[in-house]
Formats: sequence, C-alpha cells, structure tokens
Amino acid sequence: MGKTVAEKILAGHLVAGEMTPGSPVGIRMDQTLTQDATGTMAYLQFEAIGVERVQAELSVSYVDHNMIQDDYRNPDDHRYLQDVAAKYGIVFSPAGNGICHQVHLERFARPGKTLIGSDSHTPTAGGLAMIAIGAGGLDVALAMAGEPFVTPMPRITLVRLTGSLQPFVSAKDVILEVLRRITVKGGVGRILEYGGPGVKSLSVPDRATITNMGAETGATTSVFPSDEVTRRWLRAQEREDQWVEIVADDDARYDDVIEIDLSSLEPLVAQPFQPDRVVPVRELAGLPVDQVMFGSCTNSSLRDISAVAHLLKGRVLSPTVDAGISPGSRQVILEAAEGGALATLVASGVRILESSCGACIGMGFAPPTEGVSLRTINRNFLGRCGHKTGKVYLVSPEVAAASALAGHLVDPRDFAKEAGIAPFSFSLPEKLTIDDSRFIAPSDRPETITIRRGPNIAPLPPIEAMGESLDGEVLLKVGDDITTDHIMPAGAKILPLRSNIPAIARHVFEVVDADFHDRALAKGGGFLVGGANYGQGSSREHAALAPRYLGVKAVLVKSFARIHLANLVNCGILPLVFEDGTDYEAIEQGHRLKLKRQDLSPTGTIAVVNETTGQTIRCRTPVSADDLEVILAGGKLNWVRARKK
Ligand code: MIC
Ligand code: SF4
Repeated sequence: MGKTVAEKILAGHLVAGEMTPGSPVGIRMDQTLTQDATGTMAYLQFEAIGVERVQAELSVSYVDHNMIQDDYRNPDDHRYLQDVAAKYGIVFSPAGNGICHQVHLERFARPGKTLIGSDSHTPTAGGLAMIAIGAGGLDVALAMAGEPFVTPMPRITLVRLTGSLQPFVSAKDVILEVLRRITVKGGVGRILEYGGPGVKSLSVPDRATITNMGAETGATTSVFPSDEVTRRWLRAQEREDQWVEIVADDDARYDDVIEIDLSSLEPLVAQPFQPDRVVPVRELAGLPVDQVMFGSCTNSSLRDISAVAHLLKGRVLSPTVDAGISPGSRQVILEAAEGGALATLVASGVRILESSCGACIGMGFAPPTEGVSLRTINRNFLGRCGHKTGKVYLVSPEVAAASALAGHLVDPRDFAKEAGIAPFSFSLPEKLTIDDSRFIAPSDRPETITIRRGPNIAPLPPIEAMGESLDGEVLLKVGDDITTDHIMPAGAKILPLRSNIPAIARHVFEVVDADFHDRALAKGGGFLVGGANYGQGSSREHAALAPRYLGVKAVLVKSFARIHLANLVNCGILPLVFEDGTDYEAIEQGHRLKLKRQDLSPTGTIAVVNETTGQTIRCRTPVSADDLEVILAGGKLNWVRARKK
C-alpha cells in the first residue's frame, strides 16, 4: 500500500512500536532545537541525565524569547546556555540571530529529517518536509541524550489544496480557515499533511506559516511534501545538496480529508481569545484599531515584510495606530534592508523592534487598556500579550498593513482598490544573503569549558515518588480550552523567572485566580479540575513543573492537549479524564478527593472518591503503561536515573 509523506518520514525513523493510530511509537530524532525560555530547564535536565555529548545529528540552542534583559537574570541565562552549548556539542544561536523557527527554516531544516524542539511551534519546519514536533524540555533533553521520542502514533489527515490564492489573501488565511473548520481541538492526535494541486502555488515561507500555526489546532505536527518549490528555497539558501523529493504515493491512504479551494478563500481574522474564533474580515470591518504588530514565528519572513511594505509604500500610518515589526531573522533584516522594504516601513512610521519573539509573548509592546491590537502572531489567549484587557485579533500581514493605514480593521482587497494599489506578488531572490558567522560552533576542547550559572538559575526541585494514595482538595476548577498561558503566564515580568521554579511558581494561574499560589501551599497541594482540551498552547513544562512544586498531585479533566499531557507525566502529576463528562458538573472547588495507588491502571477504570459528596467518580488515565510507571516514580528524570542504575 502506498504511503503518505508523514508515513514515509516516520517509517525511516521508527525505532519502537507500530504505526497504528493511538499506539505508542518511538521516533529517532535527527535534530533538536531549544529556545532560551524553555532551554535553561531543558539543559539543567540534560545535565542531570549525565551524558557527555549530544547524540543528535544536529542540536541548536537559540536565544530569542527573553531579550529584554532588564537585569542580570536573562543575560545570565544566555551565558549559561552558551556555556552548555560549547561544552556538550550544540550550535549556539545568540540573541540577534532571530526567531528560532524562522532561523531553523533558513539554515538547518532538511526535508525527510526529524526534529524535536522545546517550543510548540517547532512544526514550522514541516514547511520544509520535516517531521518536526514540539515537546517539553525534558523530552528534548532525552532526545539530545540519544533516546527516541515516544508519542501516540497520530492519525493522518490530508488537507487537500486546490486552486490558488487570490490577491491580498495569503497563507495566514489558509491556516485560519483550517482553524475555523476544525477548531483548537480538532488536530489533537493528528498530523495535518498538505497535498493536492494547490500545494505548488505556495512558497516555503507560506507553507511554514501554515505548519507553524497548525500547532493551534492541537495537531502533533503538520507537513508539506518536498518538491521543486522546496528545492528552490534550498538553492537560494545555498543548500540545494540537501534536497530530496518526498511526495505521497498515488495510492496513499489517509484517515480523513479536508478539502480547501485556495481560490475561494478571503481575508480572515481570529477574534479574542482563541485562534479558532475566525470570521471574515469584512464582518468586522470598521472596528477601530489601536495597535498593529507585524512579526512572530508565523509571519516574519522576507515575503511577509515585503507584503507589508508593498501596502505601506509612500503612505503613513493612521495617527491613531501604533505599529511595530519584529523581523524573523538577521537574514530577513539584511534582505529587507537591501531590497528597500525596511526603509519603506520606517518611512511609514512603523517601529522597528528586535528580531525576537517580543510582543508575541508580552515582552513589551502591550496593547492599551481595552485596546484592539491586530497581530500577525498565532495566539490571542487571555493576558498573553501583556494584560487581560488587551484584545488581540490574529490576521495576515496584508490585513494588518491595510488596517494600520486605515486606522480600523479593513479587508485589504477593498483598501487596495480604493487606494489604487496593485496586487502583491513575491518572488524569492535566486540567492539570499548567507551569513552564518553568528552561529557559534561548540568547543573542540569541551573539558576546558566551565559552565557559569547566575544566581537566578535554581537547581531542579526534587519530585517524590507517588505514595499509597493521593488525597487533597480541589484547588481550582476551570472550564474548557484552558491554555498554558492561563496556567503559567509569560510576559515581561514572569519570563525572566523561567530558570527558577520556586520563584515562577508564585504566578501559577495568576490570570485566573490571584490567590491560587497561596491557597495551594496552605492546603498542602491537591487536585485541579478542568474541561476539554486542558493545557492547549505552548510546550512550557513550567506549566507542569510549577504546579507540581505547589503540590498539585493530579489533574482531572474532560480531555488534554498533547504536549501538556506529556509534561504532566514527565513531572509526576497524574492526568485523569472523566469517563462520564457530566461528572465534571458535580465537583466544586474545595471538595476533597481521594484515590488509591493500587487502583491505577493504564487500561481500566480508576475510582476517585469525592469525600465531600460521597460520590465515586469513574476516571481513566490517558497514558501508556510506561508513562504510568514514570508517574509512580515521581517523573521521568527519576525514572531515567533509576533505569541507568
Ligand atoms: C509560546 O509561543 O507560547 C512560546 C513562548 O513560544 C512557548 C514556549 C515557552 O513558553 O517558552 C511555546 O510555544 O511552546
Ligand atoms: Fe516566539 Fe511567539 Fe513564536 Fe512562541 S509563538 S516561538 S513566543 S514568536
């Protein structure tokens, strides 16, 4: 039987299990990437595993998130990361090189290879036909130590593209359409594989926008074929020798198919506070806009900056709009400077921000109170971009640029017609500026490297093995689609604490309930109860490590998002799902729950007694037998160390 693109790549990397949907598969990871906000934890764990040199073909450590450096903490982290990279055989990409996913796409991603990254948008490299998966730091540390990555085999959905995009409609609208159709839960347990005759009309940066934001559907990853378009991108990056053709066989079988006619798409917008609250821009046209942000790993390529410049050329921003851009990489800045796009943006009044995650993750450039902020980023979760009252709308670069000029949300097709602006078309330069001089190679004398740790880098808190029973109060009950930005917020005040679990734990659930931290400690820990898709969003394992530090023992919900579920297991927190979702209604914050260790099984029903109401709640744990052992051992680090003895 023929194979899909995903199956071809996975089959070549399968080291354990069978590729039957839902059953655990072990995948050999060729490449790893980390970024600084998750990287310090990942490398502390890597050090604790005790391997002398990374085992992956290529490991890259990027600095792109914590760039404000308002005191010693972020620079200390960066220095720690650089020392670790030098010592253990990792390429270091320092602050200023750009956003990890954009830079990886330009310089390191290779068709047919596998990549695991401690960032949920690692699937960006799927635009270059990689199986690229986001994971918690510990899973990346284990991959660096040569362990396979184990995950349930996903179902494979074909997103069949026909036609081609109309003027002023772009790749962001494709992924917003996918989100509109399948929602922020629709990709869980799936790979979204793009195919069909429309694929060839999309450039590599277009494809990367789509695979990047596939993360918002909850998908394990997204992938495009490797074709002549891929080859052209690699040629421009002086890496054509790394091209291999990877296309699905004619008789490949998919678990299901989504059909999208690119020609029929129109500019779309995702409203606060979820990326799937998608409507056509024209339905909200006229909404006054306070702020516009161009950039993020979703839309910061040369193509995107050029599209913005095309609309802005010879015009100035509306006086009511504050606009900024974070270009994706040094290469993008150099190209945009050379080609004139950068000057156009400056002339129109756009603020040139650093090449970093920046405003996407609330590191500056927050919206005003109740302000409307149009952003080309991928997430608009409550509080993510600086504070709770900011209303972030997710749009394409074209919608953002036209609206920045108009002062209100506008369909760029209407704007262009009125202003007499011709359609934008982008052709990738034959040869891009290649300058790898700021990638810092690992030391060839690792024994001479001493790792410097600033005072904010706290040792990993130990986690105890599970006792005979779990009991405690429900510390908090939350609803559906709770994100890791709710559980463990980021932003300029909290991100600098990423290397210090006791310090960052003070902010757990802060946007939902300011008393959570004190209550959890006062009660000696307990349970969390939630709805569907609990833990969607980022890969930050701090959303599991910090609650664990506060004594959270189990999380009982209707369903989990993939990466957070794995992070809970890795931190020794028991994930439970209701067998009957209506039981959710009968539990309240403050109820006392209890369950026995001896009742835990990866397949059977687990009885949780609500000691306050007397009810027995039937649950199961959505993890494998191995994962259950990990939880009983008090997390994966304990488990790995015990196996090594
Ligand atoms: C995000 O977009 O939420 C982040 C910040 O990049 C996270 C990683 C982190 O929390 O450090 C992600 O997507 O995994
Ligand atoms: Fe950075 Fe935003 Fe991309 Fe996360 S989503 S990697 S914060 S740019």
